[in-house]
Formats: sequence, C-alpha cells, structure tokens
Amino acid sequence: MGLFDIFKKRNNEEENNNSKVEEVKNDETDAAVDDEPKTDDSVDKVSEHETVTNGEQQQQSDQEDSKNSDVDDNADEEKVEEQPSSEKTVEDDQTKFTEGLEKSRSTFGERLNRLFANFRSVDEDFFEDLEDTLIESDVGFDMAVNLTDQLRDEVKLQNAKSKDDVQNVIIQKMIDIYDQNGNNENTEIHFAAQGPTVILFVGVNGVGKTTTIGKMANMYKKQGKKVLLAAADTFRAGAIQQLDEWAKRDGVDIVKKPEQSDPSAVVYEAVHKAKDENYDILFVDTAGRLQNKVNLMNELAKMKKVLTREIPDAPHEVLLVLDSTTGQNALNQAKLFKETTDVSGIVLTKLDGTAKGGIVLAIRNELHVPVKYVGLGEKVEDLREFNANDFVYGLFKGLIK
Ligand SMILES: Nc1nc2c(ncn2[C@@H]2O[C@H](COP(=O)(O)OP(=O)(O)OP(=O)(O)O)[C@@H](O)[C@H]2O)c(=O)[nH]1
Ligand SMILES: [Mg+2]
Repeated sequence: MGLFDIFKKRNNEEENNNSKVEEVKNDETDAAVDDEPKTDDSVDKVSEHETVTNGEQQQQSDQEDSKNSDVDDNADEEKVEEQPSSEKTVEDDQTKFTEGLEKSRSTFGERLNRLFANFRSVDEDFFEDLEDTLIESDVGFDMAVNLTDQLRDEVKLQNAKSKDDVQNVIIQKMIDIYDQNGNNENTEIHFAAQGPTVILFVGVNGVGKTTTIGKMANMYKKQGKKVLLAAADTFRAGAIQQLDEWAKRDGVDIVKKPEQSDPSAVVYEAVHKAKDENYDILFVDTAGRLQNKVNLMNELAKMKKVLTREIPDAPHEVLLVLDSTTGQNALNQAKLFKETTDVSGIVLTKLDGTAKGGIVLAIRNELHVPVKYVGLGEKVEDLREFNANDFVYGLFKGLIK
C-alpha cells in the first residue's frame, strides 16, 4: 500500500470516528438527562484518554466535556480499560506528530484556501499561483516546479475541474512524489555489529545538537544501553557545561576537558573509554561555530580520523542537525555539510510551533538523506524517531475533501 493510500485510510477512519463520537454523545445526551452527575475524577480520566488517542479531537472534546461531562463518561471509560498499554505508546507518537505539525498544517491549509479563493478554472494563471504557494510552503523550489508540472498532466488525466477535485489531486501528488523519493531510504540508526556505536552530531550553532544528544542519550539509556557522551564542543563558552548537565540529568557518563582544548583529544579519550569499558553508544557533540567554515570542516575531518583509527567503521552515523524554523536556510546548510562530510542522517529539530514542516518534503526530494529523528519540543521526551506515515498524516490531515 502506498503512502497516499495509508494516509487516506487513516483520514477516513478518523472522520468516521469523529462522526460516531458525535452520534454517541448526542444519543447519550438525550437518553441520560436524569443520570447522577459523575465525579471530577472520572472527567479527568476521559480527558487523559483522549489526549493519548487523539490530540485534535481533544480540543473539541474539552469543550464538550465542560458541557456534557455528566452524561458521556461511561462509554469512554470502557474504552480506557480495553486499551493495551503498548498501543498507547504508538498512539502517543502519532498524536505527538499531529500536534507538532499543527501549525504547518493549518498554514498550508490557509495557503490553499487563499489559492482557491480566486479559483475560476484550472488555467495557466492557476498553475503559476500554485507554484508560488508551494514555494512559500517550503517544500523546496525543485519540488514546487516539478510538482506543478506533474499536476498539469494529472489534473487533465483525472479530469479534475472542481476546487475539491483539484485540491485532492495536489495533496495526492505531493504524497506520491514524497513516497517515491523515499523508496530506498533507511531511517533506522546503523548500529555497530560489535563494540561501541559512535554517533557524531554536526550542524551550525543553535540548531539543537546538544539538546538532541541529551534527549537521545536518555532514550537509549532507558532501553538499557550503556551510554557515553563526548563534549567535543570545546569552542563555545558554556557548551561543555550544557552537555554535562544533560549527562547528570540522564544518568550517563561524559568525557570532558577544559574549554579550548583540542576537540580531537576529547574524542580520542572518549573512544578509548568507550572501547575499554564496553559502552554501547558514544555520542559526540561538536561545535557549531568556529572561526570560519574551513576550520569547522577541518576539525570535523580530524575528529573522524581519530575515530576511524580506533574503530575502523566509526562513526557509524553522522547526524546533521537542522533547525526546521529556518526553512530554506536549513536546506542550504545541509547542502554545504554534504559536500564535505558523509552525512548519514538528519535530525530535524523545532518542528513544534513552526509553519515550515514542508521542509521534510524538500529534504527528501532534494537531498536524499533520510530524516532519522525529529525534535518536537525542548523537553527530554520531545524526540521521536521519524515516521513518514505519521509525518504525512500530521501535515495533510483534514485537507482531503
Ligand atoms: N522548541 C524546540 N526547541 C528546541 C528543540 N531542540 C532544541 N531546541 C532549543 O534550541 C536551543 C539551542 O539548542 P542547543 O542544543 O544548545 O543547540 P546546539 O546545536 O548545540 O548549539 P551550539 O552548541 O551553539 O552549536 C535551545 O534553547 C534548545 O532548548 C526542539 O525540538 N524544539
Ligand atoms: Mg551545543
């Protein structure tokens, strides 16, 4: 099943569920007027449940709860008991994506509305406006042009004439192109066959490298892995301390040296320690800013050399961290890093609260480097493995007519 079919199935299921919930609520409101009011406690349980099953629905339900809290508790409480705990985690991940991408989704929806506000027919003016809309939405210039070209044919092929038909074709085509470009992408972390797995974090300053290491270390520690951090950003005042605080919070070990030490010396010590003391994973934090770009790239190359000398297939991953709020700029940074470093994956941070979620499409379509993790907030629990299904659903949900 293609990505678009999965998306459509989920979209339809949710719409059906929403209308069923509405029906049940309406029925019970009619039938249970004389019921005893329930305690506040049971109201809380319902809200909690709805948070993990459906973030969007929750807003609506919160309002409903305040109106109908005395009548609709029974049915929902039964659902809470039926739900196995493992499912909750998957649903929680899906909700996190849907919530995190809310701004991107609504902004894209608004842009489409604006595009269709002047819609008369599918003519050349329309395609030009569409191209502008797509470029504005940070799906990438190439994608915008390519997609518009393909849509010219597709709209004819499907004989789409009404606004809704055309909108559906646009969404379907975007998902299809994204899906096709991801055919050979592997979003999983590549672990060492034996010995420590070394993950090097690179990216310009302020994108979220240190924070992502803190979150990821916590995640792997919880999975029972022995985790070591290397504070190889010795350039910026405060960087070592920032990583040290994460190490303490996560309860993992760290190798650090005084500020302005040679970053490669930190890496050397860390990789030895990781080998000698059987660590499962070594995360290496690097500086985002040095005197200039050449220095930064040379420094990274030197660190890689030190690693490879100790563990031939290290680093097992070079994760480029990109700040999604910078849109097109993030894409340009990625192109620069790719020229000089073998980037094996991308961590896209700050997807929460940005309207630039479309950048994920641009990354896949233009860079061909898999997004492996996404940051959906500043807290330790706000990191998720990238999931294309959840992402596409979060971005386009409700936009199919
Ligand atoms: N909202 C949000 N904020 C984030 C996310 N990831 C990181 N941040 C914030 O971004 C800021 C910069 O993060 P750092 O981890 O210090 O970035 P860095 O890449 O290590 O920066 P340098 O050390 O200067 O190179 C911090 O305030 C983080 O809390 C995210 O996913 N969402
Ligand atoms: Mg940092």
